[in-house]
Amino acid sequence: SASRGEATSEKLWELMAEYIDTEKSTIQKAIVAHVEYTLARTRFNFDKNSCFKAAALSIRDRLIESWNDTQQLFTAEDKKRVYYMSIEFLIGRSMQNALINLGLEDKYREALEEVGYKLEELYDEEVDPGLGNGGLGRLASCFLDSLATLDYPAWGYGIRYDYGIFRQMIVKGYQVEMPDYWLAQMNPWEIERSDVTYDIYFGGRVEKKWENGIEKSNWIPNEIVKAIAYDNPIPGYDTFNTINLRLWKSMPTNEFDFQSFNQGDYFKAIETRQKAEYITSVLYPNDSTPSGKELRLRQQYFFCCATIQDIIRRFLKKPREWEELPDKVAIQLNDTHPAISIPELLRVLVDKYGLEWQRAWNICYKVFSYTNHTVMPEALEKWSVELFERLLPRHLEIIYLINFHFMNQVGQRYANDPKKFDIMGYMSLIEESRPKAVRMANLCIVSSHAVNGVAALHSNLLKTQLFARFHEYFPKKFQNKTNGVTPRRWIKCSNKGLSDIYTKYLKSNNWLSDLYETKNLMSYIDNEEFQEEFRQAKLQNKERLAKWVEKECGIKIPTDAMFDIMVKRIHEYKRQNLFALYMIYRYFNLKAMTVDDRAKQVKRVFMVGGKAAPGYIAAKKIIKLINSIGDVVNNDPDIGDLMKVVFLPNYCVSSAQIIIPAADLTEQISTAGTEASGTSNMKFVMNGAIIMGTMDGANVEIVEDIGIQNAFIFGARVHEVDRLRVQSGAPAGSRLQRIFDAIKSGTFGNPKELSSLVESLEQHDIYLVKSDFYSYIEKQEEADAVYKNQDRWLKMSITGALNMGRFSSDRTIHEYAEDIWDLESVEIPKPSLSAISR
Ligand code: GL2
Repeated sequence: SASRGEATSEKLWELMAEYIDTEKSTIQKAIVAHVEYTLARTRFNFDKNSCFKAAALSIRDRLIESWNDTQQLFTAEDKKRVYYMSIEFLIGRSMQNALINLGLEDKYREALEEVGYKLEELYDEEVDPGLGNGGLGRLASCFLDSLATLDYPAWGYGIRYDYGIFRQMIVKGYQVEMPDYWLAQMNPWEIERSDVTYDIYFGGRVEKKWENGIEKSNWIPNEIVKAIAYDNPIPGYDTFNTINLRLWKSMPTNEFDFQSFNQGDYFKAIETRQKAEYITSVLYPNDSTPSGKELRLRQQYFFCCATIQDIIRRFLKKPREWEELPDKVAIQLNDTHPAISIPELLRVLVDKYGLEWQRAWNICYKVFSYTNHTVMPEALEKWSVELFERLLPRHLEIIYLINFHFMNQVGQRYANDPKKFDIMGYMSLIEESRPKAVRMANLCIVSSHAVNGVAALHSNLLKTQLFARFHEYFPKKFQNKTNGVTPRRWIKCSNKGLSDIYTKYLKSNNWLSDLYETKNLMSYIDNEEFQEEFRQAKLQNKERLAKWVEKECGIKIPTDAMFDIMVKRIHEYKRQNLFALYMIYRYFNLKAMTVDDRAKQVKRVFMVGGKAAPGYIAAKKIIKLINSIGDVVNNDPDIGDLMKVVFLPNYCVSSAQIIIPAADLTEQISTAGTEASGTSNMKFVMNGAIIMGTMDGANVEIVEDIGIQNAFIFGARVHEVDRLRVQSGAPAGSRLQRIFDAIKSGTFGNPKELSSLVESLEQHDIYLVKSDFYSYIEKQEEADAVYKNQDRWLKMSITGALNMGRFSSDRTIHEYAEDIWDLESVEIPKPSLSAISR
């Protein structure tokens, strides 16, 4: 990858090839060199952590090599690129994923063994970067893996937070949040680009002047900070395509605030500079509820402004017409968090490059598309007009201008409708509330050429309910793109046993880039050897989790029990409380049985993991309730191994990779119509767990593909929810009431703290816990009955796992590329030197 003269370039090639061939000794040399020269450790006494870092750096060298080739080719071919903008990327650990995608896992294992380290132990040395909250952030990372694997010219853009999602500790049953300073140890994957920086402005005012009969706007900001780029190479699987995740960090500019310094207020001046660094310091830990804080709006604008400047700079490397922008650039907005990119691009085109409004608008409209990730009305982002005006005065003007044109059109369209003004009020980008607010979703819908939901059911709700008026107005704009997850991380990295089975019986690794292939193994469903291998793989995963639980929680769990697991953010709509009520119900039943009857019951280990937003009181109480149930049940000598209740602390990507493959049953029990898609449902079923769930989110499509008889489906359907909610004050029924009373009387934890959880169900029950409870326990009984027939259970589990082809993020990304981005793949040719055997 040299761009010098031919002779030099040949020479450089030769030298490079020696450095990155895949010989064991080459790998070892690179590691030792990094230990000694990069980490400045002596090669004679380097510890596990240095070995991890050195190995990671040597892998990064390889990634940089293909990254450079990829970027050069993208530039040379000048094809359209997609930019995936997301305020969260829940990357997870990188080392194993990189080795698998490069096809070097075995070679590294061998190479390291000779220098005294086990590869698997090095994996555990890596910090798990938690730059996201949950499904939305993890989806962004799965998408990058698929974009790279499918050879698409793509980049991700986001924020390099100093503190990721907090580390959750459980102390006396309560969640305690600890700061996650993940950069304390150097991050061996990133490349700091001190040459890629942009100025970002805030505040101030807008100056107007007339030029040739046109009013010109000039934003005079009163604050300026700098964005610096950190690049994270993202390798595709079985390809040389290595794309980039560019994360921005904020810094003070070097233009000194002379006024403060001159006035002798040195400390004040330093403080101002620190304020600049503060912008990217911490990820907001709210999952699908906006924080409404000024700093969050600053984060959003900061990363949008840097990204748009970067994209435009790349576009302008060649002389071009602005009209070509949509032929070269597609920008996908991952939810409304990057929505300010829209007025930002318009501002740049109009104010900086002097384009006429309509022309700029036409270009912008073709560039952007928007993904909605939630129908919960309280989750829709709104920013007060007052705050917007103070921080981004010119952007507010631009939003008003977009709205002015849009409202004119809506007014014309509904000119004769008696509800015209209601409709306009509903569709306006500005909410005439007190305080007045900018509706970010409306901004995205009006300004994007495509809007999508993340599962079929969710996309239909967008069209018929949440955005019904917009759908009527722009019927062609609305699409569905059902989420997916990457089988590289979620099967290959997490489940060695299952991966080996697939590769053995399919006689190739192709399933890793075409997950539909696993369906072909359905012919083995009655093959006893195949069944046994599948059973063994599950057992080993359960043993691995049991070890983890003993180490992390000090609880011994029996691996011959059914592992019944619910891991996701704690939210009332997800209904961890319903799961908890079932645990109590089961416990009471067991207690009431004779010893003989107990012996006939299915053993179960209930496991719950997930973080609660620090300010979400009800969610924190649910964590406490589950821990309190565990205290009672786990210490009851009548119960023993028949039932265990475990709260899995600090649920994150790396623990998910241990937890998910071990599940027999997975709880996916949100109220119908509330979970946009869910993605753990996909990961669990791919790994052989059976769904206990409602007809919500992507569950609906999963059971479509695997067969509804291969899942336990219960509860209200989405069309019944509104009617049932009217009756939500109804009594609980005697069996449920008994559980409520037990909680209120202190059988499980302090009733002063926990009664409110029950009272809210007794009074409002907006998520239909009471009305779904009885059909839930019925299905749970059915699950026991099937589990007693291990043969049948295994077949359900295998059928599920083999029929998940649709839920690979590769399928999802293909659909985005076709239907929204109009994007072609660009294959990176294999480097010509034979020394590189990959
Ligand atoms: C979410 C949805 O709640 C979840 O159902 C969906 O799978 C993901 C990804 O599309 O997006 N929306 C959201 O705001 N968060 C999610 O996880 N945080």
